[in-house]
Amino acid sequence: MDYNNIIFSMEEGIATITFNRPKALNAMNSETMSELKDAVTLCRDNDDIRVMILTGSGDKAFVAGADIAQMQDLEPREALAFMELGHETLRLLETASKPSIAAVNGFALGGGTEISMACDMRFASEKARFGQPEILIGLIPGWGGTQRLPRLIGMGRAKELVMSGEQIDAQRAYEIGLVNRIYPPETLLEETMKFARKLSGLPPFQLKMAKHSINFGYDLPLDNAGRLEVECCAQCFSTQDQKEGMKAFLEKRKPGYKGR
Ligand code: DAK
Repeated sequence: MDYNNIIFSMEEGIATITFNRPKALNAMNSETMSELKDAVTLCRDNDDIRVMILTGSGDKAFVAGADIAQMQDLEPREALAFMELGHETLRLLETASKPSIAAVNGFALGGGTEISMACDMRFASEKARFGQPEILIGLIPGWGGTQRLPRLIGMGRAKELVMSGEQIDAQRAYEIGLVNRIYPPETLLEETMKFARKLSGLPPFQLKMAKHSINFGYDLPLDNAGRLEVECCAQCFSTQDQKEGMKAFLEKRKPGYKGR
């Protein structure tokens, strides 16, 4: 697929997907969402890609939401299709077998906050702003905001953001657990890459199992979730990397993981 609205690059096993509609503050129209879906699928299926980074072009926005100009005249059936495309794409991202980091370089509003929440981690620039302002334009979140936000920050805070439409800055987002780390704007991408490199050197199957156990255990009763964890952990013993990790520890040297 040719990309017109995102930039896809790959370096040292790290794929970077950059939302690239700076004139519309990288707002997500259906074309951009389809391109994101294609790029995430490509990352999922390519063993050489170990980590995904999502960010926005320009210095102002990560993603300023779904494209309001495209959405305003949608018929309910078209709105449903747009919403389903977003849900499918974000679930694909969330459950992909490799880590993803949102490097939030500016406004992440509505669909922007929702995309960042489907990533495993959110690293924000000091200038980042988050929010679910849909209520202010006669809507409610449609790409998981009413579901992922309470899971991340708790129901009371999620209701406050979704029902008021207020924006919060990076510091507040950090305080309530929406953001993992904050960096100056000029070092955000570099620091995100540094962290991604660290992840890319870790055993990929173990990363997959860790993510799988958290993702699919989270909503299960504790007994079942515990069983899922046990199965995922036991599977790690089928890999050479587990043998290597433990051997290296006992021999007091750095492990040389092979991804097998
Ligand atoms: N959509 C389309 N264009 C946008 C946009 C957006 N979300 N956000 C910004 N732009 C455009 C502006 O229209 C403007 O275009 P021009 O006038 O230059 O042509 C350009 O980007 C620069 O924006 P501003 O001039 O407004 O820049 P400011 O610095 O003054 O303000 C801002 C920045 C981010 C505070 C402001 O642009 C803003 O409030 N943007 C809208 C934020 C917003 O409301 N986002 C949530 C969108 S709703 C669903 C599927 C999905 C969703 C819901 C349902 N189903 C299909 C049912 C998700 C919904 C949303 O995300």
